[in-house]
Amino acid sequence: MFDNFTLSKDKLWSRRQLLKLGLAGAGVTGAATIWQMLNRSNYANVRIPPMEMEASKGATNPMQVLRNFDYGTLKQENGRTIREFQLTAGTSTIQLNSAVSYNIWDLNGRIPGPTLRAKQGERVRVLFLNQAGHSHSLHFHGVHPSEMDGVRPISNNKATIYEFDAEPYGVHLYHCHVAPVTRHIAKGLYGMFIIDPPQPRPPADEIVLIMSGYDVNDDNRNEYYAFNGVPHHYMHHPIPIYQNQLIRIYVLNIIEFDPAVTFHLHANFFNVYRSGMTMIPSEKTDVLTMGVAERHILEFAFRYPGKYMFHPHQDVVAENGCMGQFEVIAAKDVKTPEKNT
Ligand SMILES: [Cu+2]
Repeated sequence: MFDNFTLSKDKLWSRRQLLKLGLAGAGVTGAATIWQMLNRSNYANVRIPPMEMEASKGATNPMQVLRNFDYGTLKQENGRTIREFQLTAGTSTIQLNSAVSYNIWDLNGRIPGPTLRAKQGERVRVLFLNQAGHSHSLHFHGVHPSEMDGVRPISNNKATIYEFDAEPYGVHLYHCHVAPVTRHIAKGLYGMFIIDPPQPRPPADEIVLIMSGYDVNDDNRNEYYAFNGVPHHYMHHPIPIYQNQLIRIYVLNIIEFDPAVTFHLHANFFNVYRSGMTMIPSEKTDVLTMGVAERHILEFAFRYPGKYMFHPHQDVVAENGCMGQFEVIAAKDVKTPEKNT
């Protein structure tokens, strides 16, 4: 019933627009929810090293994508918790290297789109406004009714609402499902969707890594690859982490045109929680094969300080941009959080 409302060209969701969709009601409790506060206290012992926040490369700043989670806005409706997100598709340009810039579709000005995060059992409501000049949609992985499957195109300057229960817990994703899907994903319309388990995971330094590709000459092959949008970014700007601290990676492979890639970590092994849907690791390895749209939770800690690469072991993929490194900082006073292994 909310489909294809025409909204103003303003990128912000004004109160007037929300009223139009019948969503500007009472019960908004704001971003600082009780659950977030609980989450923060659970993570009180986790230390995050200072990061070099250099200027963004056009549409996105990979350093900001790294540890940024969108918890939406909490509302109470008929005794039920609703977690509401707002996603606006737009157009922007990304700098793939010093010579090549590329026109993309973004979500809330980012590539990848915001990492949406909810807790199992909550009601999730996603307000989607399409201002990207072409029909798009948002298809969420998870369990939901057919009419919320997000395969129907939403025209430019129209909006829709996707609403479903957050289940089951795991690392999921969302992406545009308008044909050709390869093109719509590769040009930027994708993001991670984390559903936290009822019992929170142990405290850890939590990091999002999304592998993607760019086919800039439309030959159905990728010329560039990236972690979190920008090729080679974390090679030039290593991700600081602390020695002996538990690191939890939420990793997603959304590289179109290549059937599968691996994720390989140097000088270490990681526990794999397959699709993020287990609380006990399913395996331990240093090379994990991932088909398109596969995603997992990986956990590890580094014993020795220094720089360590991570990359797919399809080395042509790595050498064309899907390459990064951690900089492990010696910190004798950092306590290792309790591991659940
Ligand atoms: Cu699309």
